[in-house]
Amino acid sequence: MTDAQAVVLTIAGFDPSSGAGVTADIKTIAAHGCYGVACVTALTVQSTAGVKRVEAVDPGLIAETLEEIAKDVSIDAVHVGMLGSGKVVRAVAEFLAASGKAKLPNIVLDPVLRSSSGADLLEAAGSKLLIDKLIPLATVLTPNVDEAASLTGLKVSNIEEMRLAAGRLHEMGSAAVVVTGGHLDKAIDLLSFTTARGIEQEVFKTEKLHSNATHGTGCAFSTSMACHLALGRGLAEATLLAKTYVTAAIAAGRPLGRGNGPVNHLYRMNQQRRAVAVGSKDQDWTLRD
Ligand code: PXL
Repeated sequence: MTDAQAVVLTIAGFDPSSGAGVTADIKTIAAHGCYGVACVTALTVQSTAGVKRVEAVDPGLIAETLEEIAKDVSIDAVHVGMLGSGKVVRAVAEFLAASGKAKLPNIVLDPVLRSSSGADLLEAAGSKLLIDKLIPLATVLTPNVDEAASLTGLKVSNIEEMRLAAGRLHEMGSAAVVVTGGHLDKAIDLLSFTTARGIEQEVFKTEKLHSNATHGTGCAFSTSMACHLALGRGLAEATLLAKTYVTAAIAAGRPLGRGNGPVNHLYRMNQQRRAVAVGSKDQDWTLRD
């Protein structure tokens, strides 16, 4: 038998368009050469045109699913995405707090509060529970600027405000934070983490891409972070590589649906296919010669 693959567990909602949510996460995990296992927290009725309805899954079912999968496979990282209700937040927090068993490693918490089309994906009480129960358990929190503003109550629209919001999130119990600013003039992400010497912050900046293949960027970023941590990379390297992955997945997006199309999670697969096609053409030429 060959070596075991790194396993990443995604705990997230279902988006039928597969731009965001568990089905998108499984694609991202596969793109990183990891093995994905999943627990569905909520069903959504949506398309690229927006979210119509959200139905959270029964928290008891979620608790059983998580217990069962964690008993069976050794998990190298956990991605937590959309949770859909306060009761689900509580069930997931109880599982991750892991009373009596070893705490799961590399927990990446994407605090999904609202869809990019403006639909509420977690109510205010759920958001408060996420702050109280889940933030302290996460290895790294990955809010976008709107989520950072909502969690802290601060305005977050430029790099200085991102730095202040990250500092506030540390005070709220977050060990490390990446505030993603893909919607700002330049696509700026800020990594902020606490050390014995105090808070350290690093800025990652790329040119903004003008594309509407942006559905699922938050899920792709946070799941990519989880994969890189599962593969043993440190926070700064994981942030840089996740940003690079999302930028390439946006650039490789193909038109789909009436609204904002999905990022192309599996763009590396297409690159490989092209390389093979070129290789086989060369082979034909050699045979004919
Ligand atoms: O992008 C946030 C998000 C996450 N997860 C699911 C979603 C959405 C946005 O619509 O549907 C399942």
